Amino acid sequence: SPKMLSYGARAGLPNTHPLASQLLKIMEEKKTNLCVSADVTSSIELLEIAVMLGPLICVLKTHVDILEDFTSDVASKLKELAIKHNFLIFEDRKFADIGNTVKHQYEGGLYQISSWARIINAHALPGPGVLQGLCPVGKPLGHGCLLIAQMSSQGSLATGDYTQAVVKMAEDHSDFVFGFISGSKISEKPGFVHMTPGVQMQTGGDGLGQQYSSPEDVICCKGSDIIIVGRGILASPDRLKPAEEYRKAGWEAYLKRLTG
Ligand code: 5FU
Repeated sequence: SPKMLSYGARAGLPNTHPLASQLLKIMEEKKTNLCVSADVTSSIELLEIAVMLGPLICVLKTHVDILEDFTSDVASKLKELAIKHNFLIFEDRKFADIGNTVKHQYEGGLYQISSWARIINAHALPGPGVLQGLCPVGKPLGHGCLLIAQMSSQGSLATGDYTQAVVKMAEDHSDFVFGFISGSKISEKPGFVHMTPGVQMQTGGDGLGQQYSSPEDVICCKGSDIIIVGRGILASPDRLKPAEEYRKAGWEAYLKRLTG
């Protein structure tokens, strides 16, 4: 694989989005490209994950709508933990509607996502209107959005020309879009951050369409920047140990890629 710029060097490039810059600096400082996907249904458990794994991660990914007991207090506590442990909160909401609807979904409702999540994501499927709805809410708050360019699930339709059109949409809206959900590096622009779900040490699937690649493959071979790991860590009774193993595997794959 070709030599690549370090996370820290990319953070300092003039065209890097301020949120991407903040994220890349966190990664460099904490020596981690691990995003934990905290897919739990209890708020206490979510906060426990943030407390325990906060020091090891660059991003904590949530699915707030699977919590059975969400309150705004949970969001406040999560925000405090994000500051304390220096990670960013990513709500994996996958906005995919017309601009007016996603605007309400982002700032309103029960969850008021824009008040606590620094990172959100969106499908490009509706066209640029989805970003025209999200951007006026998130940009003034310094937030950013990832576009879903590829998915880890078997039979995903987000491939080929669709993926290329998503890259184009990101480039056209780089004041708010700072990267991608993708299986590999799909943009040559070093300011964009690529985050990849479907990661486990043990490759294979989950029987519901999920497909897993290893940290080494994702970071070193595919050129992505961040591994997103859920059950690879959460399913273990001792979550700290696998989290440290994934952090280490992701970081070593990055160092290997860096030295070419
Ligand atoms: F956009 C995507 C995707 O293409 N694949 C995913 O798996 C998002 N995900 C999310 O990453 C999914 O909703 C889970 O929250 C997480 C993967 O969890 P796992 O337990 O590591 O399979």
